[in-house]
Amino acid sequence: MQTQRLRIAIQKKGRLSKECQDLLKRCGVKFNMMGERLVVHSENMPIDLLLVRDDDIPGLIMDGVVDLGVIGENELEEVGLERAARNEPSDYKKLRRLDFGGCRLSIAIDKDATYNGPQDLQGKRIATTYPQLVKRYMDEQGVTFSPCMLNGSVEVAPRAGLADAICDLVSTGATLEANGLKEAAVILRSKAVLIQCTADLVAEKQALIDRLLTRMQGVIQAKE
Ligand code: PRT
Ligand code: ZN
Repeated sequence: MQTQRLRIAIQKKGRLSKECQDLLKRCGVKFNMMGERLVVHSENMPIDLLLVRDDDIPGLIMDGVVDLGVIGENELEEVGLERAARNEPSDYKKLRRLDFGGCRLSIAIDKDATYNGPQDLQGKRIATTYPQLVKRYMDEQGVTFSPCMLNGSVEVAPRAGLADAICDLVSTGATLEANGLKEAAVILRSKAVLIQCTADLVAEKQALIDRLLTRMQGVIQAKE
């Protein structure tokens, strides 16, 4: 069901939401975020913003429910691998890497443990929210491991005796340090990206996307 208005999925509340809203505003999209609404209509352009959990954004794009989305590459790649493994649609177009949401997905181990390379993780149990990305990395390294899937509190898993190591997002490293862990290997460097569904859109919508992209280019360059 293709609507006349361009649908953009963005994170409702979290690390990407403010910068994402700021970027759209700087691109000239006027809207008023208020209350707990799922859909916010732009006041000056044929655009509807869909405010959702970031976990839902890749699937909404891959299923063609929305036209555009802003999402961290970590989440995008994890969901893409998960869907591909289930033979569900996992295609999207990456339109632009954005200048926020930067972090790395890293394997971390006890701060006093020695680490000479991925082979040191052989047979270990690794707690993570990103099992697909960990598996891809470990397969590439030819190392086998046991997963421990956690959607939160990943960094406390070693201390709690649930896992030998973790694989989680890191930005300053303060969380790892506070939990007696150290970064051993970076498996993905991530930023927020603008993605589009692969379906052909009506000409007016595609023209609007192209216009937004040109403005985005200017906005991001002006900040550099
Ligand atoms: O509610 P919803 O599901 O929408 O949000 P969420 O809680 O799943 O995601 P959120 O808002 O925490 O993060 C959204 C996206 O921001 C992530 O998918 C990343 O792409 C990006 N991002 C950038 C980060 C970080 N930096 C980050 N530091 N996401 C999480 N962290 C966490 C990390 O998990 C760890 O707990 O911050 C902690 C580490 O930070 P440092 O500074 O101590 O190293
Ligand atoms: Zn999430």
